[in-house]
Amino acid sequence: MLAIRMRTRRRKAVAFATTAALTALAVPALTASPATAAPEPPAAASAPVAAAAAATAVAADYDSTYYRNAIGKTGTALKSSLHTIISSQTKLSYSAVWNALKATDQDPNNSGNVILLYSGVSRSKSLNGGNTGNWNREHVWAKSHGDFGTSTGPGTDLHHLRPTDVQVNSIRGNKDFDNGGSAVANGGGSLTDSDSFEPRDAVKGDVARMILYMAVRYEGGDGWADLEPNNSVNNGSNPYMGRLSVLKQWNEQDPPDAFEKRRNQVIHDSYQHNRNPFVDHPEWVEAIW
Ligand SMILES: [Ca+2]
Ligand SMILES: [Ca+2]
Ligand SMILES: [Ca+2]
Repeated sequence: MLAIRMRTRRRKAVAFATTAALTALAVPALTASPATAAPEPPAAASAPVAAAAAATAVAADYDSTYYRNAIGKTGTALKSSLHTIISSQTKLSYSAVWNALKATDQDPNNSGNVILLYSGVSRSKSLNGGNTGNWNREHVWAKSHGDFGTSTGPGTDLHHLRPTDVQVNSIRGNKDFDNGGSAVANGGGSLTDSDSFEPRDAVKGDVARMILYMAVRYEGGDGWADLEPNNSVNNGSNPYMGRLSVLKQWNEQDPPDAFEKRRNQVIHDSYQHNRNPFVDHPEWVEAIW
């Protein structure tokens, strides 16, 4: 009987230790035992912070610092707060984007290569350029939608610039995003029709979070157009990008992975010093839209 109780206690102790180890990073105050008591966190670690911390340990770190003024907000108040937060940034020249993309989009399995967004192909960093077989700088928010070009501003914002195959980039053109179409040649499973482009499954969420970053970052107050998502395709040169209902689905289907999170961190640490809030908190897409 005693042996059984001891085994039970031991199992419970192991289970508790495992749970504690898994959750300690996110919510240290809830799991710290007296023997290993960590200092009490500041009062800022309220219920919304604890809830949001479930996303990732990295996001939790930024909730009490970078995002502290946005935590607990929703709707237009959240969008406005995030706009203020992410608008504090360093800006790059368009020529500096080449080397930045070699860092942000480096192939985790081959440091000499970058991963191309739509095709998923790993290609040598040195093959940047404008010819067949090269990779170039894709504006995921097409630069004609709001006509911001490539001068320093939205046209050089790394959060929506990605390496793509020259020919696949040309096929995407300035189309809005939506489901449907036929296979894009060498597109890695991407589809297109006359008025829209559907990226391969693995980057659908990435595309959604890039578009929605742009919508929050550019609100028309800094000499650039107010970029906004809508539910249309064929937006042409208007400062809109569709289709919002599909982008929201893609955000749910394809949550941020290690590559996308690392990219956000590299942009923050080494280049622009701002973050894509939807990579840290994908649930904020639904909180705003
Ligand atoms: Ca279409
Ligand atoms: Ca993805
Ligand atoms: Ca906007």
